[in-house]
Amino acid sequence: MTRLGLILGDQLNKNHALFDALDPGSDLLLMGELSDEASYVWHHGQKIALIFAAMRHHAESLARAGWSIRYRRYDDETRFASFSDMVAAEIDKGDISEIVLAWPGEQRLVEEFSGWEKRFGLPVTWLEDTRFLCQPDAFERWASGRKQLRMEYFYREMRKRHDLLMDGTGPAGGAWNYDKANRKPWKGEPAVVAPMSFTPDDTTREVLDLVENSIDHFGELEEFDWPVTHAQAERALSHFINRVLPNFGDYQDALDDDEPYLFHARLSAALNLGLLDPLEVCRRAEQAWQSGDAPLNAVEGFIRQIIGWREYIRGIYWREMPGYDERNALNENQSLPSWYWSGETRMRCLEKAIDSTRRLAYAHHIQRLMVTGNFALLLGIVPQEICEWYLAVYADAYDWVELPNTLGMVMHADGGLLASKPYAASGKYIQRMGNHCANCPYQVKDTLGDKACPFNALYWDFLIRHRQRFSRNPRMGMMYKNVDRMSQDRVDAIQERAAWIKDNIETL
Ligand code: FAD
Ligand code: DLZ
Repeated sequence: MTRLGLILGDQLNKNHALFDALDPGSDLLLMGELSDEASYVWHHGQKIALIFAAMRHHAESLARAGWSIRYRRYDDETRFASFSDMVAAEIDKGDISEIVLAWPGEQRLVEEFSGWEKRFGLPVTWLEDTRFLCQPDAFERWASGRKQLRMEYFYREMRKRHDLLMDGTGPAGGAWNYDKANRKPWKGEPAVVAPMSFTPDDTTREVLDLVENSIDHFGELEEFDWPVTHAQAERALSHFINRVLPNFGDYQDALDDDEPYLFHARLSAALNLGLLDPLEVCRRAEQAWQSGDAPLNAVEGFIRQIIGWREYIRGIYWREMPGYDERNALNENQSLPSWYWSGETRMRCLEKAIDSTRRLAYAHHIQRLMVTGNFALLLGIVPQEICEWYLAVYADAYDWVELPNTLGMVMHADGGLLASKPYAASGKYIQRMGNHCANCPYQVKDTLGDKACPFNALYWDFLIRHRQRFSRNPRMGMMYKNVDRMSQDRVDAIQERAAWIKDNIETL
């Protein structure tokens, strides 16, 4: 009898738990390009191509390593729609005694796979997802009994647990967090070093043709240059550590009209596919600090994103699902403007963020949080609509990571579970962090009038609309002091302008 090991398209890690649980001599691995997975949202074409190309390369290397593997292609004569159909076809052939898989990255798949024991009359063994350092039960032990689940305290535990940037029992350099040093705008110096670019090989070109010709997708394929193998991802990591990391901290919050990556790593897609191991990535960054090649504020900031934010976000997802995706604590009801998809808006910061998104399947964190995210928050978009957008448009997007970032961090739709205050900001913030406003037809100094930056009226309108909920939040006291100083006439004019913006949103 043969055990069937299912490898999902984003579980390409070398340390997948299946490799210890199964026997290459007698068991069978199964992977497949599935039409349901390629269409459950209107994915960016680069995301689909990246996943298919990386899956094909991975399957080849597993076969070379001696595993029996069945690989179902999207362009096979019999294309499978779902994991269930593909597994059913294997079981119909007979001889399968058990299904073995690792915990998937999305609740909808937990629901699908949970029906298999009954449907197929076979045992289903669930293994840990070893792409992560903190499993859901460990996160639960950390979280249970706490009044607030603040990332910072989780992160400190992770630093200690994995002995990263530690000096005995305390933090290296004397502080756990150097974020205050990491808020400089970038003024053209030091020169930006682009992420490593990979020319598509034959496998990737074949997949790009398939996506272009046969799969309905968002975005453009022309500039596809993602790493698609473990070896390429490791080269991209080395390039980042050696050439980019030293400036990662200083300019982490910067925005720029012409530089889509600034000093960000562009490693999330490879990490989320399992092409890179998160602990190895952090150890490489730590070594750069130890050898004097990168400063502590950069290395600490980078490691915090990975063992802090990334693991914390996943912990929140599995703790709060199912149900988290339905929340709308602020009762917002605006529809997503169609230009989130087309990029056709004159607001320069949004135009640039969406342009990167369409061309590169990438926007950096501050674009996602403070430009497209902030605008969605201020406008009051229905959380589920903006979540669907973020899940579709980025090469690194999966429900476990997109949902808490969007619904929780950006939209505050979980009522403050994830962030103690909403990241609401006016145009002034965007002006301070970069040069978009200098190139924008709207006037960032103005709140009222046809030419005024729409972020401004929407910002004050957001605070006024949600006064009841936020005015007693100690972290928002200053904001409400400014609201309280306004005359009633000014409040009325702001609300009128905000209402006009909402009514005419498609024309901005
Ligand atoms: P860098 O800025 O160089 O950061 C280094 C690494 O830290 C990233 O590669 C990533 O693995 C990790 N990281 C940083 N911040 C976060 C975070 N908040 N959550 C999880 N990991 C983090 N990230 C995704 O991987 N997939 C998503 O679908 C996704 N959706 C997001 C949606 C919104 C609204 C926001 C505000 C953030 C989202 N993020 C998401 C987090 C973050 O923006 C991206 O991880 C980052 O922009 C990827 O680019 P980078 O590799 O250059 O990251
Ligand atoms: C996102 C995605 C896409 C587009 N296509 C496939 C696929 O054809 N086959 C596959 O195994 N996985 C795919 N994925 C990733 C899955 O949707 C992924 O396992 C879940 O999103 C869980 O994170």
